[in-house]
Amino acid sequence: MTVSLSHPALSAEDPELAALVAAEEQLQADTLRMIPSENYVSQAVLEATGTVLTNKYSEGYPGRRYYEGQQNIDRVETLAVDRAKAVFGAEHANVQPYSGSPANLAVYLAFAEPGDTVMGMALPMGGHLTHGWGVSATGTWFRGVQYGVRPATASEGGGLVDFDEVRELARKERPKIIFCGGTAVPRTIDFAAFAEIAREVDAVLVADIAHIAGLIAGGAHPSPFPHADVVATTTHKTLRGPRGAMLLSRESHAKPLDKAVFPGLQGGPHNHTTAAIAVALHEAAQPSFRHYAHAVVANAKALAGALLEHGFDLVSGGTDNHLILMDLTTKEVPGKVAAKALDRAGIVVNYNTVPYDPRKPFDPSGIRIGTPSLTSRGLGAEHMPLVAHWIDRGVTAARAGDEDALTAIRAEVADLMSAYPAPGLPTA
Ligand code: DSN
Repeated sequence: MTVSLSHPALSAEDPELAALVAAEEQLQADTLRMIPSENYVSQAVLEATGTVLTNKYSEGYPGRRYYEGQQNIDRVETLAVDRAKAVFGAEHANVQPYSGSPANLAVYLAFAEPGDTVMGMALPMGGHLTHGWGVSATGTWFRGVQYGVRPATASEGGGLVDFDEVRELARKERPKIIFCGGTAVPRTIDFAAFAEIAREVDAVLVADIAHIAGLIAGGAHPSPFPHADVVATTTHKTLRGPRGAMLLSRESHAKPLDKAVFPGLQGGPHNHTTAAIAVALHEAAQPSFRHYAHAVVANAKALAGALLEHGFDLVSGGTDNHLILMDLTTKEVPGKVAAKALDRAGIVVNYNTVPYDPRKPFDPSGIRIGTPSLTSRGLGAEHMPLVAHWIDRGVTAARAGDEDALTAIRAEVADLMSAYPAPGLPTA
């Protein structure tokens, strides 16, 4: 059994679990992790997550708790809040939401009543479940109306939000809340255009920046402020923090949001996560993080260019951020078959619907890839032609059922990645 020497107490107490952690460390070290919502956190963030702060209950907010013994916890949370406000230029920050979906649910609790109309991008168009999509509580307890992207080819503006459609829908449906952002949006979000529409229909504009928070922090994507009323984000994607979330807002929206998070939806905050968020925000404020954020985008653009040269069809024709959505229809390989084959080749992606997908969500036409993790390991634009070449070979092998080719790619990937140690992972 392989047991990580980095976790001696865990290995002694629970070798079975320790072996699983060691196996995951090996997997994360050897593979090209290209799921755009994943990353590698720093050793400092990992250490903060594993502290005794996990032992403490702190229902309430700094200075207003329902438990005693908050001398240190109050300072930890205040530090995280102050850093979040500084990094994102927000008037108010709540760092307690357990993750992105609870954070978004808090927005509904703060600004809408059950049955009210809310508007967001449709899930198959790149939106998120919690933006009013039917199978989510947000689409059953609220009346979700959904906008999409243009259906035309990329050269005719296909794959981009049609603001005439958004405006028309908003005027007709009068939503209480409008969400912009999503999970498979490869292009810059025009926060100002959404804000103009939201003002016109008197809706609260929520920018869900979960995917691009790190790019915004690093100046590689425009800020949602001053356009959005509320900004919701997870902390573990491009921001490179622990699994958690934040709600940022104007001061005028602060009280209902805080009340919705606690006591509306949650109990005690996860203080070890709050501490790790504070560390991640400290890291995000450094000049090196600006470099990282711009490198993520440069890598994604270089990768998109190389994939186009291999004849791949990219939704919207490319990318402005960290994410590329590939429609594999013309390659005659379903997204799920390609994703599973690439996984065997050591390239970890996820299968994904593409706009107007004729296939089902559990067996869609596309795959979604991104550059945050490989940029965290130090890969640069010069590596992207090789990455595109591996993806091309992997997709071809998936179509042909060529397992030997996938095994060969896996060895080549592991060989390259061995020269780029992963943050937070033990070195051999
Ligand atoms: N699951 C996240 C993602 O992968 O984009 C969104 O919630």
